[in-house]
Amino acid sequence: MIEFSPWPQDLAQRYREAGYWIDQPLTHILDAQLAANPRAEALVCGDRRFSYAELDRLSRNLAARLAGQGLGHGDTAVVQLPNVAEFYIVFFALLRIGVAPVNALFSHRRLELSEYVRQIAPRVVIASRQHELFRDDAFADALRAGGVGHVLLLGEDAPERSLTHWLADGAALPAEAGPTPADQVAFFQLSGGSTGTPKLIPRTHNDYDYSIRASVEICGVTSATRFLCALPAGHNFPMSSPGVLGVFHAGGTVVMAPSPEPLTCFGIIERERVTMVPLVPPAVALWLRAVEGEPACRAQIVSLALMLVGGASFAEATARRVPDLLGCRLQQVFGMAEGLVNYTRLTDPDEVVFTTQGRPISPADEVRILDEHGNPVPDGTPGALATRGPYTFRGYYRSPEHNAKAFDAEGFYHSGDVVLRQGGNLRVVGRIKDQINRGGEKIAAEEIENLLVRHPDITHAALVAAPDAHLGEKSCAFLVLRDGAGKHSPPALRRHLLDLGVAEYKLPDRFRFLPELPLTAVGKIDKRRLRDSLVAETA
Ligand code: OOB
Repeated sequence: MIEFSPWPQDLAQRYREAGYWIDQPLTHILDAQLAANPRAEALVCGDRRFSYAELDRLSRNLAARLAGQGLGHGDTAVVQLPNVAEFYIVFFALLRIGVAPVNALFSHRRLELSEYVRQIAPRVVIASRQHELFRDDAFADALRAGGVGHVLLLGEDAPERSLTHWLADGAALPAEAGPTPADQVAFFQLSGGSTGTPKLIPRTHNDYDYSIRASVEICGVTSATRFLCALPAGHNFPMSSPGVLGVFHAGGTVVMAPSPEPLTCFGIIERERVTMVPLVPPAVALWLRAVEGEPACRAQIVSLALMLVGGASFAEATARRVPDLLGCRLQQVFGMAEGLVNYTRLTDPDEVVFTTQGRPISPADEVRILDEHGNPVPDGTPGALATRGPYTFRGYYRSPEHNAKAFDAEGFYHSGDVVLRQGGNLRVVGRIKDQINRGGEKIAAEEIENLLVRHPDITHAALVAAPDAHLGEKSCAFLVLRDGAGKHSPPALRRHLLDLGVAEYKLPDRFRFLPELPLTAVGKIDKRRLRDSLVAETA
């Protein structure tokens, strides 16, 4: 069994009685479609088309092979795949035999992958030859030497290590194999993080499945939905809000795109008659620009009925332009991999959709907005968001010290967001966590600061958000150099970080050098002052 922080008995009972937790594993999503519509089109990936029966067959093949190697309950996997059909086939295969995956982002590099491997000690790693880390055998061999039993690669020639080969084999699944119990960990989500090491979020079948079923209702997903997955497949937003899993739950069709670039996506939307798409704000800006620059390309996206936008602050002025220019409805989403997801509703008046980030999925989501003393603030006043509910986790994986800070005595998770209530809806107005939100990609300041000071010439480092017209925020590193250190160019400093193996989106966009970092009255680095100095620069 994989350890996690369970919900207290009384709440668990309440969630069951209310019908939120139905004690069905996530694999039921596929099983239900296999029974109802086996031949319906489930997934389109480039020229490849998969029915629900096909998805089920391939995932069972892999599940059987892994079970044959002795993998099962209590085991874990690290998966790093791009936006390809295999992502979901592997996901269901692992869940089918009770192996809990961490889905690393494709942009993650050696540092992130090694950290996930360190934390969960996976028995299998499934990745792609397309990724820099797996282009030669060095990293895979190191994983094997470190105790990972199997490294399976997409695009591998050697049959025994080829994911495609393991999918093709048709052995029967052992009778005793099955998913973990529905109230246990199904898989791990990744936290955007604010600490030195990335934290893992255990998600149970019950809690995740409820968030999916409820999202399907709220977003109007049906078997006629044709959903474009252009954001990184493992992210909570395109996975479950309502996400690919929501579309599978409703028996619709998922269409994969390699990136949210308008040039790529518009052609796919036209060809596949896509009706629904989740995007982060910078991608929406690119889509708007594409349509403005070339009005004829609006014809390519006429099938699009609904665009979900979330992951980072979405400017009201941009939101207002979506329906007219892109010819679809807008739905705002404010969610987090830790649980709580808010949506504007399809029946909401335009003003609510344009100016708020909606309200929680569930009547059982408890949301508190607190002042600095922990007291609730009146409506309309900004405060720190704290929440608990039927699909909000109760603790990061093996992180007792961080959990003691992130949760209060009543089990409310403090997300680090500053929000206010406006007529029953939430508006995200700021952040207290030490994170940079770079167009939806989250960067934990402490993680990068720790890496920067590993440079022999850097004695102090502070990473802060700098306002950016396109991404919303970019990152700026303020550095103090050792006495007598020579000049360091931004490319050389980024090279230092790349050599440590960190993902590229975490590299500072800018660098500033100071003789010392400003401190607050209590002696902490005064990041507000650093941020203000950047705002003054751009003003
Ligand atoms: C989503 O999940 P994460 O875990 O990558 O990031 C969560 C954080 C939130 O705590 C908040 O700081 C920010 O991202 N955020 C937003 C936002 N949606 C997320 N900030 C402002 N406006 C929004 N609409 O990002 C995520 C998960 C599920 C659905 C949608 C987004």
